[in-house]
Amino acid sequence: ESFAKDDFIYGQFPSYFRWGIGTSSYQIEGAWNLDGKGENVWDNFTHTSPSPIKDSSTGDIACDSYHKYEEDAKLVKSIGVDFYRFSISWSRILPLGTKEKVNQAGIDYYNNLINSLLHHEVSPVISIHHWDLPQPLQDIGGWVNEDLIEHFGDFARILYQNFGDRVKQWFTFNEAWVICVMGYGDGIFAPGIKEISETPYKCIHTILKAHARAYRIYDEEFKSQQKGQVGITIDSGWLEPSDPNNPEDIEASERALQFKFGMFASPIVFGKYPDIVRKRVDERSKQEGRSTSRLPSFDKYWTDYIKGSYDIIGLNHYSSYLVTPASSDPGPGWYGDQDTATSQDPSWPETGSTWLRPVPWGFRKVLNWIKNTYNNPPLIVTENGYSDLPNVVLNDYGRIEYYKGYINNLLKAVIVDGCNVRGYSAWSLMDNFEWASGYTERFGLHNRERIPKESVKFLKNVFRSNGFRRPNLPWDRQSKEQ
Ligand code: GBH
Repeated sequence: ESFAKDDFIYGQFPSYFRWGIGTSSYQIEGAWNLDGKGENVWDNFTHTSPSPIKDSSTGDIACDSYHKYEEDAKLVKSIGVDFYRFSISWSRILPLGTKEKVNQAGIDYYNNLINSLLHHEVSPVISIHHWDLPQPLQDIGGWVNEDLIEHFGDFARILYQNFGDRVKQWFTFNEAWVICVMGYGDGIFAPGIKEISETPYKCIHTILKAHARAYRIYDEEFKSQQKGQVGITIDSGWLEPSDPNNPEDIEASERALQFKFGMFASPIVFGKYPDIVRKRVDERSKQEGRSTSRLPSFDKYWTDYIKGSYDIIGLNHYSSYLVTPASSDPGPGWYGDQDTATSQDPSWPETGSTWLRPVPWGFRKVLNWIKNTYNNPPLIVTENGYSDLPNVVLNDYGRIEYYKGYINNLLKAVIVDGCNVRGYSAWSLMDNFEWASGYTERFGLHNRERIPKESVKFLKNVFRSNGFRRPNLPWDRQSKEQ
C-alpha cells in the first residue's frame, strides 16, 4: 500500500466522474394509499400489530415526497450533484403488481419528478426495485415464486417504455441480500419471514433471474434506441480478517465477502455462485441427509442468460467488520453455512446505528477486492452515508468527518489503485423512514423539513471541486508566475 491507512491526500477525480444523492420510494414518498396506489409489503409490515418497527412508525406520510417532488428536485439541485438516484414504487405504477392494471397517476408522478430534475439539469438514475414489493405478489409467495421473474420483467418494460427516453441509468434491485436474508431469513424486515435454512437461497435465485430478465429486455427491446445502461446494486461492508496474520481469519474474511457480495456478483460476472458457497452448502446439505442442495443451481439456459447481465455494478457501502471463523454452528442456513463471526473494533467511532462505525480505509479495501476479484468492472457507488441519533440536529460534524474520510479513500482507490469507479452517490437527500428503525436513525443531508445540515456545504464543495483541491497558498501563485 502506497499510503498509511488514514493519510489524507489532495487530488481530483477523472473528468468522467459523476456525483449524486439518493433516496428510495417507501422511505420518502408517503401517500401510501392515494391516487390508485396498491398496498406493498412495507405498508403491510408497518401496519401489523404489534408493530415490528422500533418507534412503531410507518411510511404512510414519510417525507411526503409524493406531493413535494418539486421541492425535492430543487434540494437535489442545491447540492450541486450531477444525478439523483431514486426508486419506483412498484404498486404505485401497478397496484396489483401485474401489468393488467396500470395506474396512470403513478406514471404521471414519476414523469413530473423526472421532468423537474431535468429542468434543473440533474440526471435521473432509477432503482427499479428498493424493497417495496406489491402485496398481491407477496400473497402468491413473493420472491420464492418464480412467476415473479416475468412480473418483474413486465414492470421493468413499462418503466423503460414510459421513462426510458429521459432515463439513461437503471439499477434493477437495491441490495437483494437485505430482501432475502433480512426479509425471508431473519424476518426483521418485510415480509417478516423467518426461514433461515433454505428460503434466502431461493429468494436470491429468483431475484438473480428477474434481474437478468430486466437486463435482457432492455438489451433486446430498448438499448439500441435509448442507449442507456442497466446494472444491479449490491451491498457490502469491508470484511477485514480479525488477525490479518492468521490464515484462518484471512480465509474467513474471503468466505464472508463471497457470501455477501459474491452471491450476486459472481453469477452476473461468471455465471455461477461463488465456488466456496457452492462447495459448503452442497456438502452441508448432504450431511443433513438431503437429496438436493439447499442452494439451487442454474441450468445452461439461465447460466448464459445471467452471465454478463450488467453494464455497470452499483456498490452500497457503509462500514467494516472484523471476521474470524464462528465459534459454534447455528445449524443449516445462511449463517451456519458460511462459518464466520463478525464484530467491530470498539475503538472505531460510534454513530446513530449500531451496525455502522466509520472505517474510511475499509472503503478503499472493498473497492480493491472487487477490482481484483471481478477484473475491475465498471462501478458506481450507489450509496454511502452516516447516521445520527435524533439528538443531533443541523450541526452534523460527525457526518462531515465521515464523508471526508470515505470520499478521500475513494479518491485513492480511483487515482492511486486504478479502481474503475465512475460515480458516487451519497445517502441520503433527507432524513427519512429508516425501515425497522423508523425515524430513530437519520441519514439525511437535510432534515425532514428539508432544512440543510452543515454537511451540505462540505459535500457541495467536494462535488464542485470534483475531489479535494489543495487550498491556494502564496507559494503556488509565486511558482506559477515564475
Ligand atoms: C441501505 O442498506 C439501504 O439501501 C437504505 O435504504 C437504508 O436507508 C440505508 O442502508 C441506511 O440503513 O438493524 O442491526 O439488523 C444498507 C445495508 C442492511 C445496513 C440492514 C443495516 C440492518 C442492521 N443495511 N442493516 S440491524
